[in-house]
Amino acid sequence: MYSSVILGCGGAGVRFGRFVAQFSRSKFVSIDRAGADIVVNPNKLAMVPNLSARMLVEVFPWVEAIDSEVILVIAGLGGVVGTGVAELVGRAFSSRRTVIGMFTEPFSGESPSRVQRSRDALERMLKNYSAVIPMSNAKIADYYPNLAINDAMNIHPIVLRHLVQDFERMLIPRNYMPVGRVGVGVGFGVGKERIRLAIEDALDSPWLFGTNRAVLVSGDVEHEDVELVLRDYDFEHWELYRTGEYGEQIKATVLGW
Ligand SMILES: Nc1nc2c(ncn2[C@@H]2O[C@H](COP(=O)(O)OP(=O)(O)OP(=O)(O)O)[C@@H](O)[C@H]2O)c(=O)[nH]1
Ligand SMILES: [Mg+2]
Repeated sequence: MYSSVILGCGGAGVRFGRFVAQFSRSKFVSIDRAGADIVVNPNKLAMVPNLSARMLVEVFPWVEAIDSEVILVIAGLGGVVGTGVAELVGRAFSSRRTVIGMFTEPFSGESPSRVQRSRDALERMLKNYSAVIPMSNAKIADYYPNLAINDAMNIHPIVLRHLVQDFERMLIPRNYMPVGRVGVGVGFGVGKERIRLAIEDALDSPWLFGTNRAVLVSGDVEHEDVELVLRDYDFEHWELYRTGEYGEQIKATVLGW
């Protein structure tokens, strides 16, 4: 078993991370400008893009205490702290660790400077992260136009919970994880066609892109039954995690790249 840590960075990252940690076996560390396990000075974060990896550790010595093999970074991009810490962690561990970022991108109504900061940071982080999973607020608002904003905002923690559980259970242990920008969809199905319904539900996601797809099916179901349904799809890779925890339901997580 590998060791893993969830870093909740900035306001949204800490809130999401705390929620996810309840369902996770990874260690959780919150990082924010106040009231967190690690408290950072926002002014120092502005230096991050210009510091060498060695200098980063001198300015932010706590980085060295993060010694897990897999680092899962959760942040809302667009602000100062979450965006800055996410970039810092990527630069500090680039190529030495598996670093996976799960980030919100701003709503289209947020200030242009936030949208730009989010976009620029994401571009730079693609060079350092093993994989980056963008979960755009703007896309979810477009995809579900009748959804109240508060409900839209609360979809993230639920998807993150399932995603983190999948990472812990299957993807990384078996050394299968797409790299670069990775799209995601999580779905559930019940009834006779529950495997297919879960997959269709996962495919119907505003955060999925790319033509290459992998699917992770979880539930109380036989390998052969999953295989049969998957004949109708063109997945590059699939895995089954057998568990009774979803009861009658089947869960499917689709990754795209
Ligand atoms: N979906 C969703 N997005 C959120 C939520 N809270 C914040 N965001 C997004 O995350 C971005 C960053 O917000 P925060 O996490 O509060 O910012 P921060 O990293 O603490 O940055 P500063 O406070 O500026 O230092 C926002 O611009 C929003 O797009 C939330 O509850 N749900
Ligand atoms: Mg904040």
